[in-house]
Amino acid sequence: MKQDKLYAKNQQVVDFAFDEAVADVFPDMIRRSVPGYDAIISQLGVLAKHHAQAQTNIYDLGCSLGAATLSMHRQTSNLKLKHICIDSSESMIKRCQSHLQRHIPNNELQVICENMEDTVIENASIVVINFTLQFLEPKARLKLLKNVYKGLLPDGVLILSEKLLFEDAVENQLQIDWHITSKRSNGYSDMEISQKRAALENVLIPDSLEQHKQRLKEAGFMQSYQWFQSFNFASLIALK
Ligand code: GEK
Repeated sequence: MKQDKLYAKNQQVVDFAFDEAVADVFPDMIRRSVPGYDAIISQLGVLAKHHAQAQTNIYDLGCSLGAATLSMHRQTSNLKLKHICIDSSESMIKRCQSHLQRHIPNNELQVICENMEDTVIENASIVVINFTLQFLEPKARLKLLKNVYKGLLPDGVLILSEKLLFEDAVENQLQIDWHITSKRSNGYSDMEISQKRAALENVLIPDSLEQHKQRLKEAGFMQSYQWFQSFNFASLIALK
């Protein structure tokens, strides 16, 4: 696994983008930056085993290199599912395609480079949005969730993982500080942490748990439950 050193040198920081340089070090970057990432990926497999309905579509919106899809496929390979992986970054998608095609049969896999806002969702028993809604303009988020809701089958689920804001200011600062300490303990320097933070400032806009729950309700979901949290990173499951 190539080590992420993208912010190791002092630099004029520009807005973060999912380009070649990021895609090249992505597995290392996400594991060292998102507390609980590996646990979520592995439990997505378990949740898929529980909720996948045979001969339906499973969507992975903002799939990056396809880690979530691979984990879900491992637990559901007997169900004749179609895995549809969407990402707007060409650098991610070409790596995702070449990796996943080694593990998932051709007729069960579709890897598409497009904006997830344009994705047609149909016959879906599971839609996963693992740390990607946060990169969409806030005002576009409800429309996307309504589209997901519409494309889910009865008893279908959306699994939504996000970085969170906290309404209590003291808790919010503590969660941010714990996250920074976790990045330090994963080998990032203070300069790397602060340059990455500046790069993400206008690009990753987190919501609170309450905002997510309210928006999911407005999109039509009957109920949503938080099933995972590690510091300010959490995952919810929303039921149709
Ligand atoms: C994982 N889910 O490993 N449409 C499609 N893709 C998008 C959009 C958009 N509008 N905006 C951003 N992306 C993955 C991790 S990473 C999270 C997801 C992170 C894509 C972007 O190109 C990137 O690949 C991904 O969303 C976010 O389980 O890096 O913090």
